[in-house]
Amino acid sequence: VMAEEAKKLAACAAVDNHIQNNQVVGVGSGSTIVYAVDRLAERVRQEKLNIVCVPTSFQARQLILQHGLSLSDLDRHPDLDVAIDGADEVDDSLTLIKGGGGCLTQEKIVAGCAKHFIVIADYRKDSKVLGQQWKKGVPVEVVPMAYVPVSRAITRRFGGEAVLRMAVSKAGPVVTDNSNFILDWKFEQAQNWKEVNTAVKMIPGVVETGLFVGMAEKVYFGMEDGSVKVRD
Ligand code: DER
Repeated sequence: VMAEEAKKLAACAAVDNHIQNNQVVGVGSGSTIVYAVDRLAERVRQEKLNIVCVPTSFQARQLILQHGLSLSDLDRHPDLDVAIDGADEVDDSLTLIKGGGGCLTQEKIVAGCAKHFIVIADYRKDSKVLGQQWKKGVPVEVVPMAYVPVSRAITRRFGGEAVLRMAVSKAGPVVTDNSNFILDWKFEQAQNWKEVNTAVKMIPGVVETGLFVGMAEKVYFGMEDGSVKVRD
């Protein structure tokens, strides 16, 4: 099957296996999650489920509203039963690269508030080692005034290069939902991602990294042959 169909397979498997009545659900960002929200809305309607959704971006908020799902936030629901989100790449110890869509900060906050963090992805994200398939590097959200010193600190410490993400449909850099910039750190070789994540977060001006270490409980991969593979 094509990648889009594989995304849908993963999304439906995750929603069908992890959503039940009376839950608070974290809704991720990106393109795969759209299939999950479609399926969630269908189940809410068919099974008359009482579900409350917490978004991870303006995009997720729009998805929730467009599907007539109940919108909430972490002020009212700081304890989530489950969060479902996509990933740019997954390695064999469930470390994720996220942030391809620029929403990594709220995604990581929401994922961290959920009892269960479930990831959905097509087969192109299924790697043994980060960097095997995803070539755009690790996104790092930074305070705009600091992007040059942060970029230099990352390169000095860990090699590679950290490039300011420029917008396509707007002049200048991408501005996140939190009014920050994003650096895409193109690393040269696999690292101890737990150490890298901690060290990069300590650099003054860094808001968040797209390295999700030890957070994902289970990953559903939609495969090319139409099957769904689970890694946990
Ligand atoms: O930007 C993000 O973190 C997205 O969730 C990304 O990791 C997955 O986006 P996709 O489902 O469009 O591939």
